[in-house]
Amino acid sequence: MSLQGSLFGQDNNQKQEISLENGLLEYYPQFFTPTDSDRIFQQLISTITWKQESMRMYGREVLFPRLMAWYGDANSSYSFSGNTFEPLLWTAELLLIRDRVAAAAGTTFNSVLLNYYRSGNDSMGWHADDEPELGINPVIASVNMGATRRFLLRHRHHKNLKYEIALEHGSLLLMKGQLQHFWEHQVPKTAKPVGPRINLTFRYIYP
Ligand SMILES: O=C(O)CCC(=O)C(=O)O
Ligand SMILES: [Mn+2]
Repeated sequence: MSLQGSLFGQDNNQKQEISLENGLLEYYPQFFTPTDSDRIFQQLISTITWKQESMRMYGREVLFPRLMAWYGDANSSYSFSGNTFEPLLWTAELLLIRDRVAAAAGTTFNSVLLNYYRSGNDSMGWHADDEPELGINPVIASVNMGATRRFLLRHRHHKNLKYEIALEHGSLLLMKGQLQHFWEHQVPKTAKPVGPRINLTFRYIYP
């Protein structure tokens, strides 16, 4: 299967702008059609080199509660939680997705972090995408495939400022402006029976 030449189906590409205190979100609920999304989802599950990485926490090696993979240009290595990830080279499919996402975001990306949440028991804790190699106000483009999961945001200084969005199959979420300085985000575990989900965050890493 290939998306080659097919240009992705153009579906409901409607953008929702969500203006937060000190940050901006743009949400495209059906950035990819359901048919393209089903196909991309299955293909990513089978073709990406998924790994369960670990981090050092309080002197112990702790497994990340999800599978991960890092792809990108050769000069885009990336460090977080005490690990440095060397990118695998782009697959043809990832390049097609990247180019479509970059056109909507109006910027370029040289790498993508993929996360595979196998069930509701997989999660990502509170953090911001604020590593220095991402630059001052990075545009992070987050593509969602598979099960809908809750994406929560909280302001670092105003504890009463919170936002929540359900990230649906085939959607694109752009995080922009000062968001990463002032807000943290997470994907919590859920006790509901949910299927697997893949999230791709496209980033520009300054070498
Ligand atoms: O899975 C998600 O929606 C969030 C991913 C994320 O925050 C990240 O990769 O930094
Ligand atoms: Mn993040």
